[in-house]
Amino acid sequence: MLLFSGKRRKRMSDFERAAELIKSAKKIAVLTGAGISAESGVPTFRGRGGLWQKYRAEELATPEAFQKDPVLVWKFYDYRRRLISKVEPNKAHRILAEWENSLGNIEIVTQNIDGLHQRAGSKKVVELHGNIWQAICLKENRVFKFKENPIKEFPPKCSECGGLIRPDVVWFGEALDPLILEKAFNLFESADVAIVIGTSSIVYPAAYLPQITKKNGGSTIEINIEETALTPLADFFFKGKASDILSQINNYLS
Ligand code: BJW
Repeated sequence: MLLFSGKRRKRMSDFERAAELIKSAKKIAVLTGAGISAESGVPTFRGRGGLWQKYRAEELATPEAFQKDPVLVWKFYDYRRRLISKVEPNKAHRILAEWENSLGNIEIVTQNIDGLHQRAGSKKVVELHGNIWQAICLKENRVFKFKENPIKEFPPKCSECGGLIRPDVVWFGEALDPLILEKAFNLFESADVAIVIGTSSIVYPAAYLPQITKKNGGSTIEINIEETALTPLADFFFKGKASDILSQINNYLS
């Protein structure tokens, strides 16, 4: 217990200390993963109920898998598109969108392809692994919005040239878009606070981003329902659901 000016002063909670860090930051970089969308009803990849518990990543999320069986891969993405089209952004997405307005110095880098940050109102969002509502025409090498839901014919074809199309997402073994990656690296390099929410921190190069902030002398705040590979490096680790923890921190920001 701290005593100050003869009055009893309450020790700051970790939520309050994290809020102070956020308030004093010049630039905040947020990295989000599947866990932030879990409360909206979007399945994560790893852990209980995760997609990779039910399906094999090698058969669905690699360029080799698509080459071997484009129909199977498109059916997997059609299932996820139908699911994502029915869910709403949750409180965690909404608090981050509010912070963009109230703090003004915050940008999100997401590994998610569901577009829920944008639907919650966030404008500064970098999508590292693509977007499920876009496709690439493999004949014309053209990215376009592809919102057909549900997909009528498998595999879907380009409406302009009839060529085979693929989801505009990044699969294992594929390089991330270099411009997008550069933007993400610059953001985490220049940030004095990195907030990492709902990611297992095992997929690279995304997992490297908060480590850059840390190496440059910045601080990291991690929010997850369980410890991850990042936890030993984090200045603050908040164990709990993204919406609960962000709400608690938010209470000290207003
Ligand atoms: C909650 C919660 C709640 C639950 N609240 N929390 C260096 C070292 C080792 C390996 C590599 C390396 N560099 C590259 C690699 C290989 C590979 C990789 O990282 N493999 C690892 C698995 C070992 N990386 C790649 O292949 C990448 N490409 C690459 O590096 O290319 C190099 C290259 C250069 C030049 C030429 C060619 C190549 C590409 C990675 C692409 C990942 N793709 C996917 C699919 C995207 C499309 C789709 O969605 O279908 O991205 S896989 C999947 O994993 C998806 C995710 O974005 C990504 C990360 O998953 P995420 O978000 O962390 O989810 P989960 O499920 O793992 O975790 C959820 C977390 O939430 C858990 O911790 C829960 O506890 C928590 N949670 N509810 C808060 N309510």
